[in-house]
Amino acid sequence: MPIPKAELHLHIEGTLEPELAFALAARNDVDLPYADTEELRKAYLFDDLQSFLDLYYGLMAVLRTEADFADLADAYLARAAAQGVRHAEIFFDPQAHLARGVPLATVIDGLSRALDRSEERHGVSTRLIMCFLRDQSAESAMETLRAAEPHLDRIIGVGLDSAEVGHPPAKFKEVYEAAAALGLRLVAHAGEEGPPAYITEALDVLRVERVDHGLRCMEDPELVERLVRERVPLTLCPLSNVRLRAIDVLEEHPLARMMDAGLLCTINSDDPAYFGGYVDDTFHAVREALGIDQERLRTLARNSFEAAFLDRDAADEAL
Ligand code: ES4
Ligand code: ZN
Repeated sequence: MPIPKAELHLHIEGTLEPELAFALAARNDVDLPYADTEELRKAYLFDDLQSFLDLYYGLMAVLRTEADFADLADAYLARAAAQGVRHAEIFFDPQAHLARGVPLATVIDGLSRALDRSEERHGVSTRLIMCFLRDQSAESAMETLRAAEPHLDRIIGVGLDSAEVGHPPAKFKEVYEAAAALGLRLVAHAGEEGPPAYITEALDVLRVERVDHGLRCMEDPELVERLVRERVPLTLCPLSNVRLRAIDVLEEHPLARMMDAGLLCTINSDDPAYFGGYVDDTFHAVREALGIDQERLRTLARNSFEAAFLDRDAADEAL
């Protein structure tokens, strides 16, 4: 039995498996530039974050209808349940769909159809976090936030993703202030490829409660001290870091050193259809590659509930 855990860093579009991509392409009459699932899988050799993002945004062309988003999310939740996930805080990228003419309501209503049945069907509670694409303008992010206002009963927070370097958090200060004023929780990707200063900026300027990745904090001992002192959760994604070449091999991942330093670490799957595994696969992989023992795996699982946007009673119950 996999350890019960929460998944806090998961892009729903990154759960699009090649088989589902081809099924949706056929259903929606979309031409894919790959002959079959095997040829598509062979394209999953990435040099960095950008080379992944190019393929990831391209394959989203198959997602068009409410039913597509519902099928995508239901497939993820079934897999997540089998991996011991009891609670999932799920990112989605509205701007990537709006740009293709897919309205926000289609995305949110489709995802919600699966999420609303998730506890009953899969035993997984869920939340949605809307991410802004940081390589698009702050104005576009603000427009997206305004467009989401009628749907705020379905969105617990906002995040920031896509190409990090050259798009520091401060660019989105006003958007995050507006999101906070709407009562939304705040997270942001920082320190995945970008420098430790982006992590500091996400904390000080955007006032995030949780840092997605945060990997490169290890280059700044004062920042590590602060993250420990303030008990800021990090949603690490070790398999993603290897596939996107932030780290050469999993054996060199700093996870164990980060836990030794006292950081509140969680491990997550990021874009599991692309990075070679779902979250319990990640637990197994770090045990094998880094010698993280059973007690520490339990600590990681416990941390995931502490870091979740659940009230204390719900988190205790899930454990
Ligand atoms: C992402 Cl791994 C990663 N980093 C930044 N943005 C993303 N969107 C989807 N996966
Ligand atoms: Zn991510």
